[in-house]
Amino acid sequence: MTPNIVQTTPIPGQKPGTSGLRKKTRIFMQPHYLENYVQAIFDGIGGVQGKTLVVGGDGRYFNDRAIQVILRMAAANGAAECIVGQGGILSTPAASHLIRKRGADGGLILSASHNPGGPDEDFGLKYNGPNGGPATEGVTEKIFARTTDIDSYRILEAHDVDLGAIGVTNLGDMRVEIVDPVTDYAALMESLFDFDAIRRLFASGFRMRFDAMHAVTGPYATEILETRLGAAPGTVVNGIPSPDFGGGHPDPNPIWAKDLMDHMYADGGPDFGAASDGDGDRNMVVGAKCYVSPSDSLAVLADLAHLAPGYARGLAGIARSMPTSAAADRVAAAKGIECFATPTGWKFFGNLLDAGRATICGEESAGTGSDHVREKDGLWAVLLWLNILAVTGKSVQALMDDHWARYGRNYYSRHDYEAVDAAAANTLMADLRAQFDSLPGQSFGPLVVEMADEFAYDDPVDGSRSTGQGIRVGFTSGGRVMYRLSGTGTEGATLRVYLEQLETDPAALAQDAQAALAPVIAAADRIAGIRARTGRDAPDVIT
Ligand code: VG1
Ligand code: CO
Repeated sequence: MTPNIVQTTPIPGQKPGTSGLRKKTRIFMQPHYLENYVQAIFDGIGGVQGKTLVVGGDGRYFNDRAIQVILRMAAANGAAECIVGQGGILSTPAASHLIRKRGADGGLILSASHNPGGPDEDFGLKYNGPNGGPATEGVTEKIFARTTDIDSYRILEAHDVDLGAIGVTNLGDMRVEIVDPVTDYAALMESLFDFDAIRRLFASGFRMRFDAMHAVTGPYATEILETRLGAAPGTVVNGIPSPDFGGGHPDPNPIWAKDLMDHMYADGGPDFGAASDGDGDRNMVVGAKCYVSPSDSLAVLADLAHLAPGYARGLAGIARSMPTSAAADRVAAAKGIECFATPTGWKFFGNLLDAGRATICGEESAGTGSDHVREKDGLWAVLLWLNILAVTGKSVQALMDDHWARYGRNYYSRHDYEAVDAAAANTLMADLRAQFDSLPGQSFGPLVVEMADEFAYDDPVDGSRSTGQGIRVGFTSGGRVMYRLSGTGTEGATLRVYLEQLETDPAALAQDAQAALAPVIAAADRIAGIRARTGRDAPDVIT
């Protein structure tokens, strides 16, 4: 079989965002579109000659077709081997683990994460490097640069590989190994957590509901929770990955996982609930009548991780994205360990994890993880919670009450305005930038502005600088608002407004978050003119 060299021309707009390239599925399905981008990845990373790549995705519509194209292109570009999840399935954290465990040179993960799937919905492709983590900004720029001057791609003319059959085959000169997507990952989890303690917890009658949202974590959760840990059959719901995620948004938050919320807030409901997103890297955690905000979850996990065997030695440091609440900072301060605030996107944690400076990382968007892989990891967070619940014997609510009593409570919420006119969103941000000098000292209701700026990050490991990472307005009360435009949407612009207020008064720790944040919410709107500029009366999604 000789590789076919296909002449092509650059396709405008193939710019990767927060987490790879994400577009409408039909755009990816256009002639040459996927091929151009895959070749740009291969060229951007210096070619794949002799390399080993891990390939898998979240099972959404076009996952299997795209994998066949990627395999034929990898073979034509001289790759030595591709390791592929059976059925084309690999969760993002499982792919990260496989890259590390097999010493691969990188991987291609097919997912648009929490975005809905289907022919009229979203598709995505991201490249992870040899450390198992998302491409750094530098690599991402090289890939993007290549999309703008690409003139040909290489592809083998060959039949499809049978993705269903575990074992080794050849595609041209390239070795293709189809592996069980769950086995290695489940073994890694077993090495980190006290499975005996969790097993005893389930045996004692503890009830859990895990909503896999018809996405990739179903097979992982069923094997780990039901088979290995003895949770009652039926603990995992919506556990079979479907190409359109059952028509839903596999986004683990109280809006899209409302069914789980309803079960958890019903009288006599389960003790513990959790959900994960399309590609399995995010998590939502909810106790009986007790939703845990992701920022709080990060703080509690960091505080109590030492109760799990994998973290018994304590943490080197904690890292959070800047829009995430400062609850984790208070834990780091109490432990006397380093704390980092990075731009949004897991790629920014990579250097800190590789350098051993951070052990646990998290984002307000329901991503939490540790140095066991180089991605956020939904099931990992759920298992760490279970380990903590098993060892302490406390309920989720009791753990939260303990935490707030000790550290105070960072009331937190994110308001999203989706599919906003892109020009209006950009003007809103530009007009905010123009106010950095005039805002300090101004009052908005009870709040007085202390500072306003645009977050830029200097990586403490490699010294690289990332600018334009969200606009911050801090109040003298310890409250804060951040404004940021999403880098994962596929329609217009999505404005994210991150709202936070620290409360340390013991009598004020049990408020509704939206009520506690009302002054910050009002100030955020007045400062940026959100309603007037977006034409919206209210956010589309409140988490
Ligand atoms: C969102 C989240 C961010 C996360 C990213 C990828 O990005 O806010 O925290 O890292 O999605 O997550 P943005 O640019 O839309 O705000 V995933 O689960 O899509 O890999
Ligand atoms: Co995801």
